[in-house]
Amino acid sequence: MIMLRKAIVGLGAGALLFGSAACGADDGDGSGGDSGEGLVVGFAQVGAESAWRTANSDSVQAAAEADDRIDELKFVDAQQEQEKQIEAIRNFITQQVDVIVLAPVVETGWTDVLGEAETAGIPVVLADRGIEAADEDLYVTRLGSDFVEEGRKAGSWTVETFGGGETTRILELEGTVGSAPANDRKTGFYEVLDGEGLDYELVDSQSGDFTAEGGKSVMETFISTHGLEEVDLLYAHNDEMGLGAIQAIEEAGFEPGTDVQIIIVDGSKAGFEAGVDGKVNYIVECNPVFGDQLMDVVVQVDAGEELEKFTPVEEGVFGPDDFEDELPNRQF
Ligand code: GYE
Repeated sequence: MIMLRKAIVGLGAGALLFGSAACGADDGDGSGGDSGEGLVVGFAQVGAESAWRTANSDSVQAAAEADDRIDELKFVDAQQEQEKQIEAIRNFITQQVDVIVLAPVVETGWTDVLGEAETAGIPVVLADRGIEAADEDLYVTRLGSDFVEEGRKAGSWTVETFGGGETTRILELEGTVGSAPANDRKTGFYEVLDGEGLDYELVDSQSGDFTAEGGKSVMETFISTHGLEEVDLLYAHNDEMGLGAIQAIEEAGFEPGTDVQIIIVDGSKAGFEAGVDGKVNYIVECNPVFGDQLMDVVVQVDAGEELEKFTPVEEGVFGPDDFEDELPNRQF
């Protein structure tokens, strides 16, 4: 498979020379990844919507920079738009990179462009987010978090904290519509609540698109529609939305963490600081610092090694007793 790809790239080099040069292939010979000793990798990143994302981009770029096995990382910030990621992948194909890394904004709509990468003989690695199971053959492995498990962790804490009492009234701030972490964090959470038989009512659930502004404005709408007096818990799919919601809660004259308990997912410094201040009650960790692990995967994939379909990143959970001790350890 890899041999075949190199052969195709070799044959195509002449025909593509003009296009590659026009695209500014940085190794100077117009043949993308086959010039130097190391690999040329194209990375279509989601965007810069959160501290998690920035830490992830930094980690991947630093790891590529420090790694002798990597000649170049072509980095594209897609500003949370699938169209921009599709365009980036098509450019990577034209530039004949060795490996394409994709952190897909949403789970669906990848069949065509990943099929084009396959036809060009360029292997694809998913970083962070996943895509729908029907397209599983179009990538080699996904390196990232188990988002369903993260949702279950949030669910287990909810059952422990509120179980046995009156009906628990919940507000939910979902991540980007159609994204793997939004879908999976929801699935895992309600799987545990329903499985454990918690008596709860989902008062409202809307997407805040994983941003602080989104979280704040959706929370303002929640408050004006439902009030907060009867709400027990806010489950925010990431730190930024939770932090934005905290602002809205305070501006409405309520005490976050006390009047309404709050779960966030990620575990950034700002999230832990909110925990230390008593404004956040539970943090489910999602670890973005996997650049080194990603470079290993990229090299293995280029060498045609067999890999599991999913390569997990390790992560934990933190309650009020841990916030202060853990804060200095946070890397993002
Ligand atoms: O939780 C959120 C970011 O895909 C795991 O994306 C990632 C999520 C992360 O915007 O903060």
